[in-house]
Amino acid sequence: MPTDSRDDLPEASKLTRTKQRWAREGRFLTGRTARPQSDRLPPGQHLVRDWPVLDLGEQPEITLDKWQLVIDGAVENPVTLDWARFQSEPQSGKVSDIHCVTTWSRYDNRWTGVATQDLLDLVMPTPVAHFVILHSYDRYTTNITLDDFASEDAIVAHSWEGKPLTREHGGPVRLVVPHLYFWKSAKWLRRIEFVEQDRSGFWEVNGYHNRADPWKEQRYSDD
Ligand SMILES: Nc1nc2c(c(=O)[nH]1)N[C@H]1C(S)=C(S)[C@@H](COP(=O)(O)O)O[C@H]1N2
Ligand SMILES: [Mo]
Repeated sequence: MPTDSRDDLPEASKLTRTKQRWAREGRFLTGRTARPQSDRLPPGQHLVRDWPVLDLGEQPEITLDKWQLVIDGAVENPVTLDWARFQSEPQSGKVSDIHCVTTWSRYDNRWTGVATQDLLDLVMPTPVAHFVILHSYDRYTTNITLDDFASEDAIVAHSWEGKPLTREHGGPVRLVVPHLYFWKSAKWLRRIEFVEQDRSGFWEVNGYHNRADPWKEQRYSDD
């Protein structure tokens, strides 16, 4: 029995437990320090300094007065957020790396918006919700698991490097799920649908991997 047992100090022990939980959850880590630098670039990727634009070719223009984000499906509290309401939700900043399946990666992207965890608190998925379908204004769709959507780094972003997201990069608002290849990060986000059964999105129907983990090189559906 250690003599300096923290259990002797009720107040300290509560703080210690909280800090242990933060450590387990990787709280306050940015992703830069979570992995050793040598390990930062996933296999088969190369680093770029610019930010390539990739989409289906149609870049919808949505003015802020027309913009809406619907969050519905298997949730206790479905909502339709207009721009003012979206801005009134708790705002977060996240710094993360982008990994595109076309082999470019871009480090240290600073996003501002509403963390997916805060959106989950708002709508409260029901126990049957296991997947999330993202729907965009250009009719693009993509699917992820609820666990991937709920990741600590995931954010519905309206700004990049402190400036509003440009239209070509998905403004007014895009999803960013940095631990998956970037096609899972829907630009021009219009609807977040919680569902019981998985449903393949645009690239997933067209031969790309359902999960898209860059560290496992999950590029194509037969990988
Ligand atoms: N709505 C929508 N989102 C999309 C796409 C798209 O065509 N439409 N393309 C995806 C792909 S394949 C990639 S690599 C990234 C590119 O984002 P960027 O143009 O900001 O680099 O957006 C993803 N999100
Ligand atoms: Mo992509």
